[in-house]
Amino acid sequence: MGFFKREDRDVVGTAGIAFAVIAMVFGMFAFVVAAHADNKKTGAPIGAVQVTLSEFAITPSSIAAPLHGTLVIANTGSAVHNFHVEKSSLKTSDIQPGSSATLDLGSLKAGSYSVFCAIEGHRQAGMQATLVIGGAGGTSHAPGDMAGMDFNAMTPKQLAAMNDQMDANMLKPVNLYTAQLETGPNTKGIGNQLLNPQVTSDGTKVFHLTAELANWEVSPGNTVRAWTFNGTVPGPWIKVNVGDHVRVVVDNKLPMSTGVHFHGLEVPFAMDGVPDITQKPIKPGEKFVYEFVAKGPQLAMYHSHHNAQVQVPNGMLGIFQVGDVTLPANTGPVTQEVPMVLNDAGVVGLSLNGKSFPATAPVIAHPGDWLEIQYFNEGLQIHPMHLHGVPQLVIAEDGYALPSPYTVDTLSIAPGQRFTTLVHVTSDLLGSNNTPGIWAFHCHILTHAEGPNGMFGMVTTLIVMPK
Ligand SMILES: [Cu+2]
Repeated sequence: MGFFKREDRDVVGTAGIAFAVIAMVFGMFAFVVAAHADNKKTGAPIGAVQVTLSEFAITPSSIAAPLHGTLVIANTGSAVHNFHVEKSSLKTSDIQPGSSATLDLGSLKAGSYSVFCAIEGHRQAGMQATLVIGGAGGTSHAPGDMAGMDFNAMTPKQLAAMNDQMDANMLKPVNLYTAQLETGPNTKGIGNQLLNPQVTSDGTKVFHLTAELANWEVSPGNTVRAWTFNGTVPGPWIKVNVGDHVRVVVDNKLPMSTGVHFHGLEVPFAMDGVPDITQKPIKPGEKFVYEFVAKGPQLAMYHSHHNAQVQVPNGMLGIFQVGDVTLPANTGPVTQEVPMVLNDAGVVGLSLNGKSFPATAPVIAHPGDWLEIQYFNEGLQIHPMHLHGVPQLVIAEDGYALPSPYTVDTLSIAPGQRFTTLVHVTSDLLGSNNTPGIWAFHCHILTHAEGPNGMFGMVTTLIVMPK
């Protein structure tokens, strides 16, 4: 079974993956020693370490605190947050905006801990960090660096324990990701499923979209209350032919008004889907019918255009494809379309196709394949997408074929933009002795891809399998 299906072929994943070989590749890092930190006091002064909570971050992202220290946790955001230490009973109660709380770390041994805000969806949106206890430093420092840690004040045993703990934390998501090759997706729900239209007697293709709240598992165990079309993130993939007469019936079952904009499609004014500009908002319980002739070829998207900075990142987004982009000479035929719907905010957060690593689907290919990678940025930030190992030929921008395709290894995609690239998979991408080649594929804003607990967010891989 594929991770998601598109028409009659698997886009990603087939049965019979040589998992053992892949496991061997990743397993090189599997030597994990149980870490028991040296719990003796270092004799360093006990300091209060400042931590701030905001939407949606815990700062610093790597908190260094001395043994038996105290955290002073300030909520500088505009929503209620709290602070939990995973695998311990240590936590604050809810902290109101503008308030702060203190947390006595006396019960924690030296080592590395995951900390997070336990308000639903906040951890997934970015409110998690690492708390490292053991050094004498204990001063806060810039996010991401560990400059505040006084490594000299730690015993070699403490340093090794902390490092082993971090390595063990980083291995966990990789193991969860690769296990998908054997056992299938590690989260519930798959977005981008092709939506079959009802075809009327005059040939009109009718699509039904229901705007509704739904539980959505972004990464294993992290289920958020998403704002969806038909219950998935991204919503269903709508594909029609150039010239088709299209009707999209939107049924609003949200507790908030909405409107659906067909981003990148040339439609009549009244069908542009911008509440208060081209139509009245679709109120809860109401329907609205969009109708137009599909011009193209075009690789477009549909998304909410009402309170959109909330509704779109929370999941109200999908692909609207009209025909196929014309391929340059001497390329193709395309053997696999690889959608990459980028998101970075709301309850869904940093994600590819509605999933955050390790729940992202691997792209599985074989020598000889031509992959058509289709990027759609539905987020609020630019994302430089980098595929290791092989260049990408950029053939279309915003659905329009480029007169002079060009080659990149990292492609920046701004909010609202779409790009289409081709990747020619060759046997050079295999590992040695005809083993699979596994190539990282990720956003190169590194805080969108890696953290002190390992890879997360906008990360997947291209796995090239021997024939
Ligand atoms: Cu990014």
